[in-house]
Amino acid sequence: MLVGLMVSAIVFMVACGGFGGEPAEDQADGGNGEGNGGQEEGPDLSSPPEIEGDVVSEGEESTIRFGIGLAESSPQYISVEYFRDILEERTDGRISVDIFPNSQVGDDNEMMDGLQSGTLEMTYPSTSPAATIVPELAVFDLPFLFPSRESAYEVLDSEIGQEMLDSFEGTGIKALYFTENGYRQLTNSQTEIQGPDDVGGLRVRVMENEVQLSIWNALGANPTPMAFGEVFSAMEQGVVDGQENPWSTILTSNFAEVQQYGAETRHVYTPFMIMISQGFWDGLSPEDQEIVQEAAEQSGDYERMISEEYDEYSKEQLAEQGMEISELDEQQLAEFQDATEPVYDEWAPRIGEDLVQDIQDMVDEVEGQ
Ligand code: KDG
Repeated sequence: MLVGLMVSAIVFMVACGGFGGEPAEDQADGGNGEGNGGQEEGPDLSSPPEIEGDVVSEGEESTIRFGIGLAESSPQYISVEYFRDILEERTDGRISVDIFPNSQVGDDNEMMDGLQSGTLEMTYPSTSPAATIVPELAVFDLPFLFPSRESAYEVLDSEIGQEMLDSFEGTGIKALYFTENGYRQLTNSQTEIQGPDDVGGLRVRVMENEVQLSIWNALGANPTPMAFGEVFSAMEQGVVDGQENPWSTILTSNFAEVQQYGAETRHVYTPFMIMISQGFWDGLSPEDQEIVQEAAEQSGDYERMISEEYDEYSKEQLAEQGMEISELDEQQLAEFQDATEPVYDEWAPRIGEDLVQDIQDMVDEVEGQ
């Protein structure tokens, strides 16, 4: 109850311009606004597809408050701008979208609470914190589950993925579509990483998810669960030595300012989820629901594309900013995979042996194994 009230207060204050919280301005420069990770030019990303589909002029007017954790220059934010543009064009301006980046209206858990309590209309978390609501999502926290994006999307866009989206029914949240947070990489302020032995004793921030804790305990690290919005200051103050996220998040969150070393571990592929408040969804006409769903899928496909484009660019930018990045070879990656194998022994029974096996079978089929 208290969390719900706190979230209500945060969202209300921000939406009314409190806490200095105003919706972010349009990123006309292609996502190189505030919080752009010290980039000079920004990446040369593909432009979003032309907006297509029927325009529905008749109907209720409303404003969607859309909270996300990442910065204005992130692939996540850029795709939400496209979502906004689709909605505004196809409803003839009836539905507008105010975007609140940088965990401005709360962390992932608080924003999901906001959808359930009706103080926020949309958010875009990683699946990891969302596993507190739908436990099966923790399967995507298993280490080295997806060798490629192709196998990840094969699973996310399959019946298995649709059943996970549908599992939010009755929670006050409607999950619309999976997109890409990406392959997670380890950074830290203490030491070069060449293998699991170098991870021992490192104080690593992890997402608030028990499988993530198990991974870093298996590697001999000292993991601390923490909301994303607290990570930069925790590293800056030396509360933790490191964190793990995709390169584009590391770049656009300015982590290179406080992280000397990076290692291309690719230890987890994390999906994002586009979510909407069930109460707000139920208040939409069938025509507007269809437009929102189509906008989520179209902007989600665009996000998947630019997230991949942003990945290699971000790694190059981080190296230019002075981060010493260890590119691990097959043998070194195999050592990380072997060291984290016990996580499957612990978590496959708890997540569901059949679900884990079904996903591994789909992956093997795609990867030709
Ligand atoms: O908006 C998403 C972020 O809040 C967060 O989920 C990003 O991967 C992330 C992390 O490490 O928390």
